[in-house]
This record gives sequence, C-alpha cells and structure tokens, in this order.
Amino acid sequence: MTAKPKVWVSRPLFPDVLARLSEHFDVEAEAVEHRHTPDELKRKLAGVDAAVVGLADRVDAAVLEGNHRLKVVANLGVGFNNLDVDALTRAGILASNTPEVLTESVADFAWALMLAAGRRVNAAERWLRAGHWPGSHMRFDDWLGGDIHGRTLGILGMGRIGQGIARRAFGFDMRVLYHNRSRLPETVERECHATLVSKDELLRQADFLVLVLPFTPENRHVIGAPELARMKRSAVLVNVARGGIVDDAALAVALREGHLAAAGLDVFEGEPSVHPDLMSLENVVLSPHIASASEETRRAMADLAIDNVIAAMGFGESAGKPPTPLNPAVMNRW
Ligand code: 8YV
Repeated sequence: MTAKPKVWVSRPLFPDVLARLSEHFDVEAEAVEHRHTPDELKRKLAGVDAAVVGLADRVDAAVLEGNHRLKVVANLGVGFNNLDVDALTRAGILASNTPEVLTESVADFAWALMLAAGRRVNAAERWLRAGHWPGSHMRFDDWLGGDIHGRTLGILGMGRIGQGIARRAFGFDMRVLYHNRSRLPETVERECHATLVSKDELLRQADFLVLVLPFTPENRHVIGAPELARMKRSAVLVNVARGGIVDDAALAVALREGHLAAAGLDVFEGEPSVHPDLMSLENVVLSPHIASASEETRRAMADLAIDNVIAAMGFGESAGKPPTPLNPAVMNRW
C-alpha cells in the first residue's frame, strides 16, 4: 500500500473536520495555538505535501525556499495578506482562501461592535460588575451613548462583507454611504440603499465608520491622525478588517482627547499584542479577532479550507477542482 500524502494543520481544528482530512492524508495537526517562527514554519512545510495555515503564518519566498514537495497551502481566512501568492505561484504551489462562508457572520459582528461601542455596553457592564451600581445614585443623564438608528453609516471597502453590513442598516433606518475603488452596480447599490461618496466625504459625514478593506501595502494606515481629524467628534469607528489599516497610536490619541466618541476594534496592529493606550481607554470595545467566530462559520471555514486541500490533491468528488483557489493556473503545471 502506498503511503498517504502528508498534511500539516498549523492550528487546532474541529476533530471531525480533521477526521475527514485523515481519510485521504497522513495528518499532523497542532494541538495548541502557537505562533510559528519563520524557521519553524519552514521546517514544518518542508516535510509535507499540503498545509492548512492561519493568518499568523506568514508563507513567503524565504519560507518556501528549497521546498520542492509542497503542493497546496489552504488559508483559514478570506484575507490572505499572510500569503505571498506570487511566491507560491512561482513555486508551483496552489493557494486557497475562505471567501463567502464568513461574510454574514463578520457583518453581524461589525454590528455588535457598532452597537456596543455606540451605546457603551462594555464600559457599563464593567462598572456594574465592579459593584458600583448599588448606592451610586445613578443619574438620568449617566451612561449616555449616541443613537444608532437614523444616523449615517459609512463603509470603507464595499466588498461582500461591506454589503452585508449595509443591508443590515435598513432595519435601523440609517443612511448608508460608501467609498470603494470602484462603484457597485446600480442594482447592488439599490439593494444596499448605499451611495458612493469620496473618501473625504465619507470621513466627514459618517456617524459610524466601518472599515472592511483588504490589507495591502497601500491600505496601511488608511485611517491615521489626518483622517481621524476630519471625522465628527461624535463618530464611532469600527474595524473588522486588518489591524494595520488603522494607526492604533493615533486612534488612541483621538479617543483620549475626544476627537472621536468611541471605537470598536476586532483587529490590531501587531496582534495579539494591543496598543497599551487602547487597553486603558473606556471608550473602546476590544475583541480578539473573532468576527468570523460563530459556530456555523468557523466550521464552514474549516470545511472549505480542507475541501481545497482534498480536491487539489486529487481526492473526493471534486478531484482536480478546488472550490476557492487563488492561483488555479498553477495546477496546469503539475
Ligand atoms: C480569521 C479573518 O481568518 O477571514 C479573515 O480574513 O480575518 C478571520 O476570519 C479568523 O479569525 C481565523 O484567524
């Protein structure tokens, strides 16, 4: 009997998903979350035919150097700024990501951050849990947030997730503005009740500004001190995209000095570390990059990642046809 091809899974996954992978592969799955150094990653990838990786694994030319065995790298995420797709393509390695399956859950979570930051849910809960309510003589005008309904929602980056966030705004009777590289088809604009404006206009008019851009070198610090200065002092900023899109130090200054009312952040520059100034502010809601973390969605992401591995490696019903490849043409060279 010929040996099964080998797959390395860089982070713990659902056991039943791993079991499905084991039907075709010899699977080595990390049992605990661990950030691999480039050297560790290089060693792990050197001994396998396919890998399932996460955003903490930076797969670049240096890591791939001298690797003549690896065929597939499946990313557990729609964003793939951790993959150097050009380097993977040059090496003849198929890359895949997990689009679509997480769109609605991330849109839900953007709303969770908007609502929590806008209405000060987390700060109020911290105060209550600390036992301050009894005997506090809470005033009628304590804990005031800003309304969400009837306000202007601005979306920077109007891909699938941005559109999901926009569609939800209808129920809150909000006006929706967006800025994007290109204008959406009119039918989609109508469905989202969204109007294209310049970035400057978006910054000036948004009461809630939600960032859903992919992380590219051009998008680094798209929101920094100059942009924050153009926003309303009553505005709330929400980031469910990537940390480097916002200058976290500048954001902390704006929040502390009242140039911005509040923020809701799921992603951070240099995560899992979070800028200490953000950690100490009351008017920011912080979550550890969990926008896609619903039971259904994380399962769908894991399933999709391994479907790519199984199909690309020539197994299962879709053999030879991975569902969400980033560089499918490499397969013609196999
Ligand atoms: C993460 C994400 O992949 O899909 C993305 O781009 O950022 C997330 O869904 C997820 O948190 C796993 O780390």
